Amino acid sequence: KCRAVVLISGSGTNLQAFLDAAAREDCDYTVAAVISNKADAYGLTRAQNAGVATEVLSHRDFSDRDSFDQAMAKLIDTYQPDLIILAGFMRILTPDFVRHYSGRMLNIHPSLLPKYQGLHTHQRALDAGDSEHGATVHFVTEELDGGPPVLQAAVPIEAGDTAETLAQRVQVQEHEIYPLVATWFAQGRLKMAGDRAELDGELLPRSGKR
Ligand code: 3YE
Repeated sequence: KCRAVVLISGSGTNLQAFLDAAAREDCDYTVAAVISNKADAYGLTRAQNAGVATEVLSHRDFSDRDSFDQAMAKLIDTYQPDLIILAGFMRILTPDFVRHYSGRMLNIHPSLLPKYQGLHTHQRALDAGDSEHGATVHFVTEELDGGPPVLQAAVPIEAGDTAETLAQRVQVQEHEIYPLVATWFAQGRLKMAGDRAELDGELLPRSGKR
């Protein structure tokens, strides 16, 4: 089976979707470990409840970004992963780290990329008066939220939405599309080919829309 290591910083609702999927015998991947840069992340409890190994590596214990990322890569590699999954992991990763896992690291971003890279995406979509919003799974490259998109899910923005109600609607979709993309990767159907993702030998559009 494909071995995935999941990186988190917080409550880990996307992590839960992976743990639930991986609990099924016919799942093509296994979660080898969950690593958090925050000791109090609730996702660590989710992992323990699922019998999955956990590690905490605090960025505060390192003097700079490079030494933290180097220590993290060393720790991750003890689990011999095929796939690195960022699931609410809130650190910008160094070029060396990104290169080390090039083509085998995924992130999910709560917007219809290339719209709204960065933070506070739900409020920004509301403030812009958008009629839809969503989430994008993408390969991780040096550019924050700028790597090749793999799969997007859109949701309508409804009258009276707040950042919280909208985030909840988007999260339901996140929990569907992220494990699906991991399955594609585990089945060997998904690759990063330059600045595009490739599924079943077909280049996916830069926009992520399918
Ligand atoms: N790094 C690269 N490329 C990517 N990290 C993530 C995706 C992604 C990536 O596509 N190179 C906001 C984090 C952004 C931020 O400024 N974080 C601070 C730390 C804040 C804290 O510790 O609470 C920082 O200095 O990194 C994952 C998503 C990152 C979200």
